[in-house]
Amino acid sequence: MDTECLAQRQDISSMIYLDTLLFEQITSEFKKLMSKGAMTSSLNVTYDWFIKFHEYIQNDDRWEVMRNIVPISVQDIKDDPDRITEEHQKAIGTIQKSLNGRVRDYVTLCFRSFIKEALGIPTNFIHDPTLLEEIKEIGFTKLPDLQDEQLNKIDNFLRSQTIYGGDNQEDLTPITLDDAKAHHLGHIQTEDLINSIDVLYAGTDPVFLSIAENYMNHPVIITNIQSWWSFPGHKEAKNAQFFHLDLDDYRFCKGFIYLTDVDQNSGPHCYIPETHKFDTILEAYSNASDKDEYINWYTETLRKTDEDCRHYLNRDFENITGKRGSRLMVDTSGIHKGLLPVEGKRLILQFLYAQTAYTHSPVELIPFSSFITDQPEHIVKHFEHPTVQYALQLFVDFSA
Ligand SMILES: O=C(O)CCC(=O)C(=O)O
Ligand SMILES: [Fe+2]
Repeated sequence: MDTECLAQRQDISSMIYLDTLLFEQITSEFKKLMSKGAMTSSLNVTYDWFIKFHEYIQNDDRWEVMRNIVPISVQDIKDDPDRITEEHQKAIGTIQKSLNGRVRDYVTLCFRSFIKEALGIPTNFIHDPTLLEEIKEIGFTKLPDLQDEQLNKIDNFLRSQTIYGGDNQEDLTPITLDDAKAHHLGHIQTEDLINSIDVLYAGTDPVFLSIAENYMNHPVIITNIQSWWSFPGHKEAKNAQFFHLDLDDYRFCKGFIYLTDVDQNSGPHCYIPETHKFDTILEAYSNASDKDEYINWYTETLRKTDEDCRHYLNRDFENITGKRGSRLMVDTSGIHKGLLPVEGKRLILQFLYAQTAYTHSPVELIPFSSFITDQPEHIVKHFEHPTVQYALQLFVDFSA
């Protein structure tokens, strides 16, 4: 069978793939933060997490193969901390390229066992089985809307934040909302977002966490929090406004909240159903007349055209519209984009729920005491839960 043949052809150990751009961005931020001498940064959390993980796989023979997939030792990490990101990034790309579900399941099981057995973090939240089934089957699901009171608090906070123009997070030019329209996107910085307890609550809201942890089958770590405006008035799409897939971790999903009404014209998130499954990608491989060209398109073409997606995948695109307050959970390892708005701007808040602690841009941690004082008891209880603290460990110092 074609699929069998592809899995064999793509020998996992012989392929080296590194998302150089992402790797360089993350390591340069690590270095910036280190040179500032940040006392409590998420760097420490990342190192601790990986040192424990690598000790775990050394001491348990079930994970012998894992040692070859990520061939670094605890000593290597201590000598050269950047290798954490480098080696894991390489392994993620290699698994994605191999389209080998068995290898990915094995790796995922290894991380799951580590989190549950070695770290002892409990899963917590009851999920809606219909929604879980939907994201498993098609790659995304719409969740119940955020309630008005919470929505308004987040909205007010986001609208009071500095916006940085440019089309990616690195262009740090503060501008007004009006000026920002000259760009495709206007970002609010993660460092600013984490000052809001409402943002932190929204990311760990049981509605999101229940689906994320049951989709991944273990407690999740939030490795990125982002918010940005997308503006109309541009002729051409740019960057993530073209179809692409994310390689943010071995397994991950993203929670989105629309802060503006999003219709067909105001830049809805667009997803090609079932492309998060290797089986779908392998089926398209079987159907492709030029198999090398197809594999090259899937694995190497960063920005994919609508025409190519239609040609290779032969599936409808789904534009996910929704009013202000809509929430989605999406496995963006499937093929997706944010449509270029034609009319009307879109404000979005996004959380990345990951399996490991490695692909985040480090920030200085917010002391827990600085935002929890004077909060009502149910909020305090929420943030005291180990699953919530585990999810937020790259942003909040719960010991301070
Ligand atoms: O803007 C969107 O809807 C999608 C952005 C995107 O590609 C992502 O968050 O991974
Ligand atoms: Fe994306």
